[in-house]
Amino acid sequence: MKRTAWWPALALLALACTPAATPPATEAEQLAKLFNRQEVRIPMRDGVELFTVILTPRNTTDSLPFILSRTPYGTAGWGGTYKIGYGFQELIKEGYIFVFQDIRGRNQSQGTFVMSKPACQVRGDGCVDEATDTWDTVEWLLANVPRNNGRVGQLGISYPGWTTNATAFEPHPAIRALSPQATMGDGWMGDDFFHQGAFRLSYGLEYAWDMEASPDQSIPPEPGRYDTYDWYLSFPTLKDLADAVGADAWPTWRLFATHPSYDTIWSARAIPGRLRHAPVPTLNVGGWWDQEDIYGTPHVYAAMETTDSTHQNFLVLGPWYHGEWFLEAGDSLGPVRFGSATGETYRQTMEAPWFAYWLKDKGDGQFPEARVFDAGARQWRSFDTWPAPGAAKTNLYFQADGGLSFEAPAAAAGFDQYVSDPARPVPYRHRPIEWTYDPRGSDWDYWMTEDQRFVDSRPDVLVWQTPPLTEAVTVAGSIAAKLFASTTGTDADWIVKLIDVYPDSIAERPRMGGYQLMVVGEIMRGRYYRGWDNPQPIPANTVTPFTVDLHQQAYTFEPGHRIMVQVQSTWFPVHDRNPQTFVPNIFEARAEDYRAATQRIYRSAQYPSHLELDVLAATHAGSASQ
Ligand code: PG9
Repeated sequence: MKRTAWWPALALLALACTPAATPPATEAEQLAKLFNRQEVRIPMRDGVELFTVILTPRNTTDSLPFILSRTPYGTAGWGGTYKIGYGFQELIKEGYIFVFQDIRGRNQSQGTFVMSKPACQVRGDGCVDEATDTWDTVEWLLANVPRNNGRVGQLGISYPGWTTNATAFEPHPAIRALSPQATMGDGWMGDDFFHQGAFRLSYGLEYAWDMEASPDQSIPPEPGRYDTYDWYLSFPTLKDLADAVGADAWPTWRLFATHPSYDTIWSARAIPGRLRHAPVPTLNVGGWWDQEDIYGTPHVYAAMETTDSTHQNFLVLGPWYHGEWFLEAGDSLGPVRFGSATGETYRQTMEAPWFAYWLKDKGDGQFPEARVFDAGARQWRSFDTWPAPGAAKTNLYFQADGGLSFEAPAAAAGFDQYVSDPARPVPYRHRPIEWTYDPRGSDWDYWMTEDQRFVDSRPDVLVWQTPPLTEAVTVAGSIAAKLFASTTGTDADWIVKLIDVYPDSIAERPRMGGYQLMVVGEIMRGRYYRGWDNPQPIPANTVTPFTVDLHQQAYTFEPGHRIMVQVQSTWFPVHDRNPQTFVPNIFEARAEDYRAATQRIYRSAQYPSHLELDVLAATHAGSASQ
């Protein structure tokens, strides 16, 4: 997450008390009006000093709690003061002492930066990690900042969400509430860097580049190549790409290239495998269409829920891209509209009361266990458990002639097939595909809700769909694709998309007629069909079962809509191309290893490829609100 500074809401707030002819105040001026600013270097237990900005409200003499945010992006950047006038407006109104800190090794802090530094295996013994750095920071704040009420809340989105999660490994007793948001739960399994074994090429390369390259290696290297689909495709292999940009100099790229399978490098960094309880009240927050960290929030919540006997673990999932609730009102995502300002609703009725209760004893503390936005029905739903109680595992089967139904296929034989050619990969979004965070503008935030019609007639994309539904179908929980597939190669990627097809004709919004909204979509690298730590050649021309975890959703397919499934084997350049010939490490594949292959998806009584969905009966729909 890298964005340039902007300050509209706080500017509006201050404009109310500014004569009309005066030019709008700068970000720093706005902050200076509202807060006393202090810059300090807080010593950690190993002597490393962390740069910290403390903003104390000017308009009160009350003792206040702290809201802490720890970031790798600079105290004026994301997770620092960047856009807090908008994203923290409710918290600013409520009144807190805000603290923003550069984590070790970043920006103005001392020490060495380690990407997603693993939490200490054994606590104590002089080991330092993000949890001990937070502990030492809290200890210092309590002792040195006047007029604090002795309580601390921590929140952050994405990397700052991950540092919030990391605090839970050893929270200081003054930490009373945590809200990890869009956290990177597991960078290999389904968040930033790999998804079920498939490397996130454009994001992984550009993120490592941005964070770790020397200043003379700036993005983009070839300003003439605006469409990165062409740029990435111009490198026959990952090695050619790495050589061209000098990626081997970046520790995070070396980590990708030398640990392409799931091993202790990844499990040591993963939150769900290591954090099995919520030691303090925790509000997990994430977006259904998070293009960077879609896996973390539901899986961290689920892991902590396994032992949550004291009821400290809560969940909010909204219809958002990565961090949208902090940046926008949230009434739409691309052309998809939600009927209400979901980001505002979250900030005003969920986040602000949450921190006010735990840090200031305000309110009754009656928070629903799980609040999820159903973008199909356009409403929030509250549940006592998540996945929703009463949701029943229901199979949706691929049928002949592009059909899709809840009946298992009866035919003794049947398959559909396509040729997947790594030389002509399926684009993951409309071209031109800009750099992920192109300063000239990028559609990166919105790609997951783009109309999937742009690929549905490609010969290398298979499509199955239901007739228009006569009754609503509500999914509220987990979704997985169970494929029976074969390939003429010895490795393959499987991409499965569950799509809501809007009615052909929508009078009030004609351009949305027939829109194909990807409700969930995910990739799985076939070589891991025997285990994530055990890459194996796929036996050629042999029907083999594969599971593609599509994670979770709360979504109603309304009457008149169709349910569609698309399957393909490339998603470029967000994911690298699978050579389709098994090689031990794809980062070392040669150009000649990349070969076209014929992929078959079976749909017979013996091999009934299907989606497994948690479907909710109308009587279990939870309590609903706008
Ligand atoms: N998605 C980014 C990230 C999070 C955690 C680790 C590495 C990268 C981010 O937006 O911060």
